[in-house]
Amino acid sequence: MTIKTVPVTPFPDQRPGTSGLRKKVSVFRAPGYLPAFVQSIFDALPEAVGESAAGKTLVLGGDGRFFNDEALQIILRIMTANGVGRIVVGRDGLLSTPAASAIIRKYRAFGGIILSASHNPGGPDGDFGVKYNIANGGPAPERVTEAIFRHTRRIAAYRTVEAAPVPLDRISTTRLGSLAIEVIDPVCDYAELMERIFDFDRIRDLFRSGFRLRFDAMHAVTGPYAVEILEGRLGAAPGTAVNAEPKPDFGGQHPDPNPTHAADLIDAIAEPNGPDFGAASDGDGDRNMVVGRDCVISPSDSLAALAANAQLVPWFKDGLPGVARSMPTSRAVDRVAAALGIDCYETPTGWKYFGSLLDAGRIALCGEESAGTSSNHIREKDGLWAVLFWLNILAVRREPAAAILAAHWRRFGRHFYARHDYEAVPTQQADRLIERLRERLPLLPSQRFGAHTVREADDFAYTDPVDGSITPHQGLRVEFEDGARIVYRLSGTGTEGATLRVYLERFEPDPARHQFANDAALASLAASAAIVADLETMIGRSGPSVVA
Ligand code: VG1
Ligand code: CO
Repeated sequence: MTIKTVPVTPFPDQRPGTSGLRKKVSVFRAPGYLPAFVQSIFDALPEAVGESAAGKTLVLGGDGRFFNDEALQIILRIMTANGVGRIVVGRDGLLSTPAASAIIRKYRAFGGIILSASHNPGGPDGDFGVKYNIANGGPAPERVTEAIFRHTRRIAAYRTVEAAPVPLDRISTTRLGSLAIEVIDPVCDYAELMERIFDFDRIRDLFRSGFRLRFDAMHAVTGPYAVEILEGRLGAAPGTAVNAEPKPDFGGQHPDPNPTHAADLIDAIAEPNGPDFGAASDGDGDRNMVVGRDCVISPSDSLAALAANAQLVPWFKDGLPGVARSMPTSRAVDRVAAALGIDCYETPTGWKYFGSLLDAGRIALCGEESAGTSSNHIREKDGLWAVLFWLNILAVRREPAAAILAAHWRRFGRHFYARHDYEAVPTQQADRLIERLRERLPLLPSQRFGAHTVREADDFAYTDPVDGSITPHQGLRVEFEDGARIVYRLSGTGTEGATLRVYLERFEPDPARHQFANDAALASLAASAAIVADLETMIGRSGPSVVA
């Protein structure tokens, strides 16, 4: 097989963001764009992880979105030309992000490439993404992504081979030059791992007792996993998993499991004879939404409740060594950790920052406000796992989810919480807003904004307690005398302009006030957030585009 060297001019915009490189499909399809990035991964590995991928095993798969098939074939040819020894790829090129992480670990692979833009819309006008994961199964840490970025800046050529498309539709092993391409069932290894973690017998009993679940796969990658595990192995009624067939354009919808994009699910659970519990996951299956009757459980509350109930799950029967949350995530889980007498770590946004804590055994459960939760079973967030965790709790406690949450708040207090997103802000305006606020941080303490007086304000910098690496500028935090908090940061996953995220949080210890509506409970803080950052003047917006 002859290796071709194809000259390419560097693309200046290939710096990976919060979770890999994400761009419009049209950008990825520009001649040389995808090959330049993938070649840069291979070029960077010797320096970034100390070894090249030559002769090694890599895992490959994606969420099945538009361009997945074409991209897979391009990548397989580049992998061949770069001397990779063996590729483990999901049938039809499909692997959910958590399954890819599980498979990297199970096969002791050197790493993997995951093709996804997560919850962003797909289709020819939608988004695409490429992410490199390391041998622990987790997203490459920043020193690796930065090395990849440096290589994208100076790449001169990529290596590839000429070959017919490799068939990926059957469980088989094909050879492409010296590369062995092993097509595996994308679901099986993952389902077995779930059986080792949760009490499947108890959950089967729950379904046998008449408990009804609706799981919305949002036409994304989790469908086949949900059908096999929920209906196949746990005995949930056929049809429990809806929108379960992965589609390249996600059925024209936005595969983002939140109350806006999964409104159908919330409505279905609210029906008089609706199911007892609802759940959904995102494009690549790493996010989750959980809905009880009369209650949408916020991701931050979910993390706290899972921590408080962890010992009901066989995997955690000996308790948790510690927990972690991303900085903007509400501090509800901190209260649980304090009550359990375990450590609680605060990391920057993005799953890559949990990896070292999980590897070191300092934590076994972690999560983000953006609907991501997971544990030490893999090194990615895991949508279906979170749903099974809730089912395991419901199967043991036999109480409605709303009652479990209300009891949780009575014991620990409630953190009212919301994220306000200002999307498609011109990048310069967004940068200026952050810069200006950063300069003003030292002046804020003791100033009063609306009903709230600032106690302290800082620019969050993270020192990884395991490897000592420092990551500065991870969000501006403003904390008030009454314990309320506002965080400002810019998204690192968008593909159009900038998205300003404003995170609002207020603690309420009084159970008599726990049933207040979230919006109303946060209204005065939202007003203060607009004044502190001078939102209207700086970006010309009088309100957020999305409230999550
Ligand atoms: C967002 C979320 C973050 C999450 C990331 C990837 O990042 O805020 O918590 O880890 O998406 O999730 P940002 O930089 O846009 O705020 V996923 O499901 O897209 O892999
Ligand atoms: Co995702």
